[in-house]
Amino acid sequence: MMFTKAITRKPCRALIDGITTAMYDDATPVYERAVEEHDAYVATLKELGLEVEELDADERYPDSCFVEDPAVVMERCAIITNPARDSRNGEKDEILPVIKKFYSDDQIFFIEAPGTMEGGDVMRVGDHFYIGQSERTNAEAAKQFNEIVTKFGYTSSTVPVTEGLHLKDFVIYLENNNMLVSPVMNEQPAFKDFNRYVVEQDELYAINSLYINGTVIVPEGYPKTQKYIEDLGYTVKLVDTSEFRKIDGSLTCLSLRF
Ligand code: CIR
Repeated sequence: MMFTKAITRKPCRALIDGITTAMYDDATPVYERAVEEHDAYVATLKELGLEVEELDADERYPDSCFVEDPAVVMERCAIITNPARDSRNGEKDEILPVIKKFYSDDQIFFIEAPGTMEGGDVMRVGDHFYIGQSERTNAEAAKQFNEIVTKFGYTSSTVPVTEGLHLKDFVIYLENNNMLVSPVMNEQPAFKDFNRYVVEQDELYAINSLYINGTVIVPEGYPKTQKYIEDLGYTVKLVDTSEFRKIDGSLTCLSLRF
């Protein structure tokens, strides 16, 4: 799969109020550092040949730099999700105008209440989408998603997410049949035919690495996972996401790629 474009949104000062769990640590992100890390992330996407549509910061939504969550984009259609948390739900209205730049009205669909979904729960493998059923994405949304994508020749199925926030925090597809998985996802029957690398507890955060056209962007500071990805033959680029990690953000959530 070749990506040519990405959408990102600059972190806002309100980022310090982003939703967080005690999963990694409870420190507050430093806005200025987050902006530097975000700039480096965008620069890396550009180095990899992507044309990046950079949206302005939106102070009304602390988590709005995580543009992966309010939409899911693919070649033939785009789906505006319905983010589960009140503080994020309005992000769906703010992502719509930029989606309209790239998709016609008859290619844009909406997850409707009581369905809730966030893009961090959607993992693509070829023309198939695995949908994590999590605290943010429910069965009703997965059903609506399936009805939409099957019209465009894609398929989807669901996978339970029992460990934390989103599916892609615990399993990521790196193309060429390669997957990074948590020990729990390693037991998931849906993934049994993939070449799986089980990421140990101390590096779980590095599962959320980002494949772009043959290169894998890996979060800085996870040497075992980095080495494994290099040994698989990928070029690796490191990006520091430590400020985003404080509010459960990581690499894939900072962009939409298509
Ligand atoms: C949230 O809890 O919604 C944000 N603080 C983090 C969202 C991360 N999104 C993602 O991994 N796709």
